[in-house]
Amino acid sequence: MTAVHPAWLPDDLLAPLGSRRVRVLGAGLLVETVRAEIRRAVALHGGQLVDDPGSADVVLAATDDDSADGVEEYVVSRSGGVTTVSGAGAGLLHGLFHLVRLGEAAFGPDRPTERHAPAYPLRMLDHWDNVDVHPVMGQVERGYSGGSIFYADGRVRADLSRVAEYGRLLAAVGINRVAINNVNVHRREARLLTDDLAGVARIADVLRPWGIGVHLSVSFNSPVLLGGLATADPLDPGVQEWWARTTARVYEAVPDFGGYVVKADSEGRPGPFAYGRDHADGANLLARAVAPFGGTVHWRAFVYDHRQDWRDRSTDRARAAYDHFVPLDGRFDDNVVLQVKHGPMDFQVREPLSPVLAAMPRTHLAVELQVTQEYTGQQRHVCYLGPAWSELLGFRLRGPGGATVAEDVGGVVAVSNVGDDRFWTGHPLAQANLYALGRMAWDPASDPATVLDEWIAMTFPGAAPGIGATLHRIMDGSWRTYEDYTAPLGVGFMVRPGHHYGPDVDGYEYTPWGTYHFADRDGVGVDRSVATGTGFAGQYPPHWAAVYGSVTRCPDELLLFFHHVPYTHVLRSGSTVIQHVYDTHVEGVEEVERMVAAWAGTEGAVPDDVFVEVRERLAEQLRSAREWRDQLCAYFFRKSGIPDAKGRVAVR
Ligand code: GCW
Repeated sequence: MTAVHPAWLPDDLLAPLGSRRVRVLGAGLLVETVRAEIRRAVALHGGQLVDDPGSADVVLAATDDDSADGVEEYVVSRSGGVTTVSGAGAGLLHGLFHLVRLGEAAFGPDRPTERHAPAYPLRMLDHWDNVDVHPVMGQVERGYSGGSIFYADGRVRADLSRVAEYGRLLAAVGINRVAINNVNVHRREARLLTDDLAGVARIADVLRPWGIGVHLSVSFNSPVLLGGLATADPLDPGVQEWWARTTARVYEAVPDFGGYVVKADSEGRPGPFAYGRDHADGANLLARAVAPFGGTVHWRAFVYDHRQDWRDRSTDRARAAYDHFVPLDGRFDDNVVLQVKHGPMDFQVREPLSPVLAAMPRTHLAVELQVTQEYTGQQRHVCYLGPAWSELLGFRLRGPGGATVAEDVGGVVAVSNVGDDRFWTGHPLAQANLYALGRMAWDPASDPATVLDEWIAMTFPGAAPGIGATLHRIMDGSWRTYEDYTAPLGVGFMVRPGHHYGPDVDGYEYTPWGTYHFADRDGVGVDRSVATGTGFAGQYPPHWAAVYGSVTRCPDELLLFFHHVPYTHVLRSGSTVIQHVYDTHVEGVEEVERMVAAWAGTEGAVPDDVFVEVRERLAEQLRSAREWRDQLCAYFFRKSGIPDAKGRVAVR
């Protein structure tokens, strides 16, 4: 077995810092982590950890002891030939990794003082890891990178060194929380809360030195499942007492435990509805159990009817989160965070923003993103998601001049894409998504192209000149390319049911999970207008309600999400819907062909193992992109009877 890939922290990258004389001031767990990092760097690169104030080129100074919660800021300055970083708590650790990112630039001429602080105190990854291997989902639900780094053989791993390595990578990008088990909490996983606390505590011990707190996903039904109670009714005093007692034991084992993540009344998971209670009752039950210990409950807003009848045109999955949660605004306790998927559906390559994000001013909200590429190529395709996240975090949901989504929410949560694969993320280039997520959760205004270049420079420090530009060319536009050769104009979900890989235009169309395109011989798309459709467009603040509700004003990329139009409908771009389908699918595949050719040019300039792995995955991406193109084009040709005006698409 070859060594685990170092991702964005290869040893070479530590050379500028590790070849200098470094002084670390302060005491405490996180300062010791900083000291250990410096020791590692100087041992590799010939520098020295020094005590003498006069001889240091670099000073890392803790401004306080690291018991202060949530203090993550740091200050970097350079004067008189000395670079100084100061910060309290995790701030110093983040400052250290800032120096690593800067490389030699941190030690050049004097620099103005820089201050850095995260946009949110909450920057969290959700792992959809099962303790056991699930018969359908495998060990990591929607995981494309091997098994879990946390669990093996039905228990928390005895050797957690890989988790420690993971903590280091996450600390370097600014992630500070992880939820360590699947939100679909099966019986075995539910027991982490009670029987396996020692294992949870060991994971927390390994992540704590990296400034990362641990959260658990719990089953709403735990009092019944684990406690033998007859009910899990949130208003039942026995249930409340069970949660209080159980939670107290969790905090005994893990004093800085972060809290619970809950998927309730969603896709068959138990929840308060079974007892005639609502989601505020459910969330507050758990919130009151963790409140005495300073814990948080992340309650997911992903609630919809997954048993709907496709014949019923009035049920619209897009409306569900708003319909369920907006009436509850103001009823959630202060330590509840409502975790809202970025779109009203489910992590499609293109969706509008969830209107919930602008509709609950009296509720703490976090936006949930998906780093694991469930609907974006499953880490077999290159699909750099930074531009998508940047677009949505910067979106002004309340209209021009209003707050951005990033300003409206109090945190970013994302489903992780990591597993025990040697590259961490299956596809080596999918590491960039995890990197970007961390950087953008720290600063949502980051430019995704700059973040990409940063990732390239850190991951391939020894690469030949020009390789960075090639990688940039392959990756920067890859999200839009993926959109081009898959589902057009915001329609989404044309994937094979179950595993969600590859095209199947009608795969979900007649299932209980929702209906997505309504294609017939005349046209395609879902009418979600207020005037004639499901009314979903009316859930937006006035500006976007008007834009989305209008067939002429709606942006092209979302047209079929909001409207059912004829194939001959002329888009704002000037093309017709049918010609757009042909053009984007043909051009999307051509772009993948260019990606394959560009990658071939990196042979010998990037490490061989990365070269080979990416080449193989690109071959699959090209095969899959052609399959998407051919199925989508044939399908819409057959429905519409209108051929490609440019004659490129075969009439099948
Ligand atoms: O995207 C869907 C996935 C499910 C997942 C669910 C969710 C964990 O297909 O696998 O379940 O979303 O977010 O809860």
